[in-house]
Amino acid sequence: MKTVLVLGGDGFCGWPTALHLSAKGYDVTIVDNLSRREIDKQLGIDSLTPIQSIEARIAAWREVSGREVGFSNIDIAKQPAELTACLDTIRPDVIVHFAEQRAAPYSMRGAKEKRYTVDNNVSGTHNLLVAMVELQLDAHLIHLGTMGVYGYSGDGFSIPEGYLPVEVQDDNGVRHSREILFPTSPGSVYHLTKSLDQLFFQFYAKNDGIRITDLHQGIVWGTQTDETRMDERLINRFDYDGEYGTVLNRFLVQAATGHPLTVHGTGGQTRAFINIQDTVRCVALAAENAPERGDGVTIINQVAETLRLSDLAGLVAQVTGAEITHVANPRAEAAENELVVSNATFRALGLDPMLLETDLIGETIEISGRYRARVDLAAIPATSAWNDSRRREIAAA
Ligand code: NAD
Ligand code: USQ
Repeated sequence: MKTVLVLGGDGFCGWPTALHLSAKGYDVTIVDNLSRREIDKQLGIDSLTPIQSIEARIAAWREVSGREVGFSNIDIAKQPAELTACLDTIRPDVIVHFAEQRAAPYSMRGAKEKRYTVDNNVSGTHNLLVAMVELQLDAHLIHLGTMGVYGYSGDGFSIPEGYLPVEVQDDNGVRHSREILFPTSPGSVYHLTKSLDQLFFQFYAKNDGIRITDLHQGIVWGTQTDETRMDERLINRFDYDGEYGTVLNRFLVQAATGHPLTVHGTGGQTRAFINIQDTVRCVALAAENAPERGDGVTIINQVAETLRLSDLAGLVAQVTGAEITHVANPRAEAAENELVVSNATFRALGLDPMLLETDLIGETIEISGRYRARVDLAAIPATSAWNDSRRREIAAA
């Protein structure tokens, strides 16, 4: 039986992934410092869904599936010795790394949050790589990266999977072909940490032969997966607030509570999306298709489709009858962009992703309605401004 460590396994993507891998027969241990739950308390927000404690979740999974999932409370950024000891005890075949501060608005909230996001994400990733080298651990590291490292502007061409072929002419007129990391253009401090992660991976794959897959994922929507819907106590996290809520899930909660759908600016921004069920499928596919030792970092785009936000709002409004409002955009981002992304690798591996037009957003609408009474309307506005000019614009609005 293959052993897998899921770092950040108490989170929105990590919990359903841990269950999915457990259901597929992996021996799963979760490592999480529960910092995401702590941030909820600090911000006075909460998941729409009534998530259980990690202990209760794991006990429920044992009851429902008969399978054990381990748990270790370690801060991978601040407790390198404990992380190393945990890796040495378990000697996992696969490590799935979700354990980072993942909200762009939270990372732009102020000096404290910018520093925390960089310290947490960069140190966590680096501590992990150092521990793998120190232990000579030949595990396959799967990291959750983001589409945001590319910067969302394809200039009409399809954004490739991580690497860009380039040709440079030397002084003698000879042309040299190279493959470089796609030029990074992060749009927030959070996204910047994912760009830095890429460089760490490139170095440790080259220097120490660590086998790494970096999954550049789009915005995840939905909440339940085949495993989390098996029992109410297994229900997944659902963020809808202005810091952690992502756009489609926010729109669906807004629709359920009679709040207008908050489109930032014109809604001309185009982004990549994927359903949470496909997130867990993709991670399992990546785990089954490890690179060889000595290969460069495998970068795979983990997206189902791209959608313009005005079209997304239009779709939700059409299905739910919600109104749409255009609010001043707190983010420094292009008002309009085209985005075409290659997802050739996962398609070749057999992924047939759920698409918004054809697959129902019905379950997410149902969950938004079921837990409507838990919504704090005061938590809905997105107030974290990217810079002074955006701050002034929101204040004026
Ligand atoms: P989340 O915040 O719900 O989960 C992250 C988990 O990691 C939390 O349980 C948190 O407590 C834990 N964690 C954070 N720092 C830690 C540390 N230092 N030590 C131990 N545990 C730590 O986020 P998520 O939505 O599940 O995202 C998981 C990963 O996927 C992130 O790296 C994120 O960048 C990436 N991702 C998410 C999305 C999305 O739409 N949610 C899209 C693309 C990529
Ligand atoms: N937006 C609105 N209205 C809202 C909230 C957001 O119009 O109420 C807009 C934003 O301005 C932005 C877009 O929707 O243009 C996406 O915002 P988001 O909060 O849904 O997603 P984002 O901040 O990009 O981050 C999320 C995850 C992050 C992940 C990223 C993938 O939180 O962890 O890395 O999606 S990607 O966007 O492809 O880079």
